[in-house]
Amino acid sequence: MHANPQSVARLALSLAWGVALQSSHGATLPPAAHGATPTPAQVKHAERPFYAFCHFTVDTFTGAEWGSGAEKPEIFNPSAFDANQIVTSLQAAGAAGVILTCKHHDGFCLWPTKTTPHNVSASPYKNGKGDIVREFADACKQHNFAFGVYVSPWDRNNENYGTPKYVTDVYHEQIRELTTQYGQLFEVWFDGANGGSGHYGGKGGTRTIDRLTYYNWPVAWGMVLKNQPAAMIFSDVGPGVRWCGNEQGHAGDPCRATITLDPGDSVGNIDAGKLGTGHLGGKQWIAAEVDVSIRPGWFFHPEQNPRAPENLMQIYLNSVGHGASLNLNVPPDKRGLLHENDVASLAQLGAHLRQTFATNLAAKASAKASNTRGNDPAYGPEKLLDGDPWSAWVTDDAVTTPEVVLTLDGEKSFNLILLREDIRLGLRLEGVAVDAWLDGQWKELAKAESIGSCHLWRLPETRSNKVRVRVTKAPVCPALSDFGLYLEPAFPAWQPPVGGGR
Ligand code: FUL
Repeated sequence: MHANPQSVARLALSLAWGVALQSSHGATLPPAAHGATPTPAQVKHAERPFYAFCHFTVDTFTGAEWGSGAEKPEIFNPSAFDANQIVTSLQAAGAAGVILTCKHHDGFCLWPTKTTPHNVSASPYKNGKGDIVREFADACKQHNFAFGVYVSPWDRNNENYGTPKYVTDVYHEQIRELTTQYGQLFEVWFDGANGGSGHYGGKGGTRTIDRLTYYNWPVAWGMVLKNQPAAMIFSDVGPGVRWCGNEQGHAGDPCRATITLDPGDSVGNIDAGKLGTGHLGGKQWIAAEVDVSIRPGWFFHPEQNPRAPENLMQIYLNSVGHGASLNLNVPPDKRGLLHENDVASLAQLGAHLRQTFATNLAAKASAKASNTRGNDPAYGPEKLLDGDPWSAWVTDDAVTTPEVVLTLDGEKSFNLILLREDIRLGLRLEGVAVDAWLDGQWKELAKAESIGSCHLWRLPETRSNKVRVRVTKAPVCPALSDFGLYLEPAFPAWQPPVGGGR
């Protein structure tokens, strides 16, 4: 591109006045992206931050959490499996998709794979003609629900586990089957639990593998990227989404989407602490995912109970509300259905989320910012309130600690605050605070060191007619896309519909 004298003059003028640069058409130029930025697929992933996990296999019938690989396929016999019941119950909770454990560590495959006889076709389910993965994929398609797959690298059944043959002929082939035969996938989940004792085709014993090299991840992930370009690859180290470092239902605070991985970091071999927080100025964009189960186990055990909806909401705030995604596991029982108590808890969570976020009490506020990029309404503070997640209030390049005052249409009571950044431009904040006008002065209600795709603060109910967002520290001009004030209702007393276990 050649600079003409006019644009050079405009550039000099705008630099001199410290205002935003303009394009040759006079439009205000967007700010340059800062640091690592998400791919379009990662941006799309951030738009559906809540989805589900479904742990289902022979363990459902034996009561184990990690099957040894010696389970007989005959035991897999769900009496009333219904993928529609599972999908619609998850959808009622507000989830946007489900990831199925197509093969867990025990090696039993829920689809009629050609890679091993240890699969659903050897079970009594539908007289060996069933395909659980297909039924899930079809139900997801029917209900416009995203579908993803989990396929365990560790295989305690396979006799060749630990040798190169297992990786090329079995594991990679299983990934190929799953990524080519079941339609579009939104996530492919790679587990870090690896190696150890097992049945191994009856040979038993313990097998260790080199976590860095054994599975040939570049080849496996290359296949996923080729067959499912829109899918997120989940693992301890991404590259699409990373583990949050714990299975308790919370991301770090802050939990930055940026992280710097070291050369030795690999699946099953990384410092969990850094996964939880990420790094300020981290070199890669790999947002965190919080995977947690609604029950104490990942698989269904009749003696266990699901979490109450209030507890699920807390998990939502500690994951989605920290800029991570939430992958909530809800395991089917021996019937192949989600248990009535889990369904009830999910339904109450969904109703609660819908009620909480139905009305943004700041939507009709008038917004006055200390600075707007190029004085251009396209970057004005109203963009915080327009309901469009991809329009943003942006300041001039030189203005890194601006503030915006939002005068509400009357006094409002709220107890939840939402703030989002335009993540397409990178993480642009190191400090932000929200104040309310109370008794004739500003009082700080909330603060954070990072925002990213979403930050939610729960606070005691506050009544005010004016709030202020203050950026207190930023390396570049901020680009904040959404602000919301909500009144989260109280939870009704939780009463599981079915007493005791099954
Ligand atoms: C872990 C596995 O070992 C658990 O069984 C479960 O699948 C969990 C999601 O990941 O690493």
